[in-house]
Amino acid sequence: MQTKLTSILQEAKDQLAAATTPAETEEVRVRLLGKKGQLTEILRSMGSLDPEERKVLGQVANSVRSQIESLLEDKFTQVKNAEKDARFRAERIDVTEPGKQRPLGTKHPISITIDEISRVFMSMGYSIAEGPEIETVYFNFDALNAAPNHPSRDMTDTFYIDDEILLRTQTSPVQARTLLKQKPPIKIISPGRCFRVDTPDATHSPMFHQVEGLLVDEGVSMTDLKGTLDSFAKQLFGSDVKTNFRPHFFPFTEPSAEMDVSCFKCGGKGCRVCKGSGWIEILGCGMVHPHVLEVGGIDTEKYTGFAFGMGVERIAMLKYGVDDIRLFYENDMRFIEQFK
Ligand code: 2U9
Repeated sequence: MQTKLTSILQEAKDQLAAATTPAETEEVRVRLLGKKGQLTEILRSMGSLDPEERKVLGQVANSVRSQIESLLEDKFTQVKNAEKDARFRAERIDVTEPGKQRPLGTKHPISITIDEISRVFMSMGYSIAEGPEIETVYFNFDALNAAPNHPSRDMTDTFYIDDEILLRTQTSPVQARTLLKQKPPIKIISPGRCFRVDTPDATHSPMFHQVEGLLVDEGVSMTDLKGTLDSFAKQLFGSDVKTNFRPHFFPFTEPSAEMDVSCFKCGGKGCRVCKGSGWIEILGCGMVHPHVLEVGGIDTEKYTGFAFGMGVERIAMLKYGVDDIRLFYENDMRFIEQFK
């Protein structure tokens, strides 16, 4: 029995020397000191010995148990510290390492173009006005003097949510809402998304961007409109460009015009960009129709105003030589990254 106790102590030393983790150490403890452990079995079998023998062997067995318990305690401390050090080493963060370089994004060409247009008018004292993209028939058509049977009201041209609610087809409702909310002088531009029923192709998209503008004050005339838009064109396309105004019709302005700029590509000689004409249509404009002002609560005896509207994609395509409008919406980074 004494020899057995001595060999258990040596086995404990050998197995603990080989243990490298708390789990392996625990296995040694269970194997030796657990309910069915080797030392536990011996201690339990000592009841059958005679008293004198039990006294002597009991002291040896208790000494072996306390030595094993002490070895186990040291081993647990050692392997737990080793495990903690290993975890700290694995999780160590070198704060002096350079940060992960995130690839820098770029502004979308439509955003760049809206910003350029907005910057020109803000330099002239215009404010930015915004409004809902989901609009009412009233603000999208009625307040803008659109005839009840105007084709743009058809469901073939406009996305309707229900009979009274639609996706705005232009940002004009923002101006109509501003007329009701603000007293003259009013100087606003309203950039934003618009929606029209259109099959996507190289020059059409059911969602597109517009920038519209409205100026209402005392004594505003067509001269002010032409001067303002001529200056805008020169700031956007270069001081050499010329502008030309052609009579046109819009229900919300009277008189109305379309403004061309001399081709900034060929200087007006004629090229592919201007289709040989030397001129490029940029926007529509006109003096705000008195009925629209009245509906907006403006005293038309005292105030007049002008308005204009332009398609952003059209201007961006001209400026950057983009020949397919769909490129703006496909998020192909090979396209977007050209605008860094
Ligand atoms: C109010 C009064 C007048 C906004 C205007 C245009 C001319 C125009 C088109 C250009 C290309 C829309 O993106 S496009 O299809 N717009 O030509 N827009 S005058 O006139 C207004 C707006 C609101 C209360």
